[in-house]
Amino acid sequence: DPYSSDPERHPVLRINSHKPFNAEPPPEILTDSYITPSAVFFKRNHLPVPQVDPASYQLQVEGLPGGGVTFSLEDLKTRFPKHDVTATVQCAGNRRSEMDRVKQVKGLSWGIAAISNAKWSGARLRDVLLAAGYGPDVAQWARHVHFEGLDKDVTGAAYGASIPLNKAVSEEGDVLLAYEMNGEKIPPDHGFPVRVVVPGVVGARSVKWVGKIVVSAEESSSHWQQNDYKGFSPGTDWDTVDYKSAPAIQELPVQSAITLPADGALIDSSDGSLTVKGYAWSGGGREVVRVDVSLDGGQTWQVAELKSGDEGQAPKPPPPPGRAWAWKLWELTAPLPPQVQELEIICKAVDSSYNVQPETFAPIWNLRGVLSNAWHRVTVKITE
Ligand code: MTE
Ligand code: MO
Repeated sequence: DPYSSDPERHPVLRINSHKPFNAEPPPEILTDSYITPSAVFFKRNHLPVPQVDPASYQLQVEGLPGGGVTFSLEDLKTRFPKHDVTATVQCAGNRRSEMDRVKQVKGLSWGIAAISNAKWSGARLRDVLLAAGYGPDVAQWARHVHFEGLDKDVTGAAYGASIPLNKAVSEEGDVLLAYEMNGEKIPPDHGFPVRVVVPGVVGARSVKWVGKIVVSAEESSSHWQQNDYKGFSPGTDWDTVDYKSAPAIQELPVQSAITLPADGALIDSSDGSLTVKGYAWSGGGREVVRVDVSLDGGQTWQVAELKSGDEGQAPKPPPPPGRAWAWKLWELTAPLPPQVQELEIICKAVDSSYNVQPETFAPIWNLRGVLSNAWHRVTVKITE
């Protein structure tokens, strides 16, 4: 069993698939703390977790003038400044189960918690590429940076992906070769000893257990870059889909969801008010500037309070424009509408480009169930 050396996992996780291991936390855990504890951070593996010896770990960098260069873990820790980035990682398939209700889609049936937020620390990819020979001459011809994982399928093919060169080398891109997650070495499930963190971009490009980086004129030829993680029209089906016709997903659209109360919950009306909590995030470093909440199925709206840290913490300065990599948690406490037995609660977020979430899933339905970001709705029952 290639999965026999997979690590132990936290029992609270909701498992979508055992082998490979895919799981998400119960939604209410996401809004318990601004930083998601690593043990309950959602886990999305395509293959067995590789066992990597940190002492012999080597990162190969190829495609730059002067030939290949390799870096040990020690090199990454000592030759480059350590940089911290708080960044949210979201899977392209987050909230797929809601899109599936419109019409069946293919993929793991994620709820609303295939998204989590951590503090990542490591070397900047930009600094490592510069040390390996990147320069203005390379920018003349290179367009993409590929990442290869040390996790391999039965044929020996590694997980792989690529990002645009300008994201990889920009001083404002904040792409990391992270060796710490939440102040500790990265847990095996999240890429020990080194993973790429591409803030603002779909989770699939943040390659875990990264073993090789290639600077190239072309995108990665990996299955996950070419034949997966792309969006299509609702009219496209498995007989007509042409994966070459659509671009690979990079930045994700604006997203939000309600973590509390849970769908179907019973709410005690005796204190007369209701507290609703959730998360909101947008790709490309676009900051969430507002979350609207409705307690009456979308007839009226109230603005939620946004939080970018935990209660009792000193408020953090706002991120520089275009570099809002981390989610906002939000909360709204409002009087319960009188004499109702049932409420439909809805949330929708707005980002700094005034992008909004679509009202329903049908117009954004796609055969792979990705980019699933319509208004989130939960229905609760009110009891006396
Ligand atoms: N990297 C490798 N090497 N193998 C993988 O299976 N899964 C990707 C990405 N990086 C994956 C990977 C996907 S699809 C997502 S959403 C994120 O890792 C999930 O990161 P997490 O497990 O740390 O939450
Ligand atoms: Mo993913």
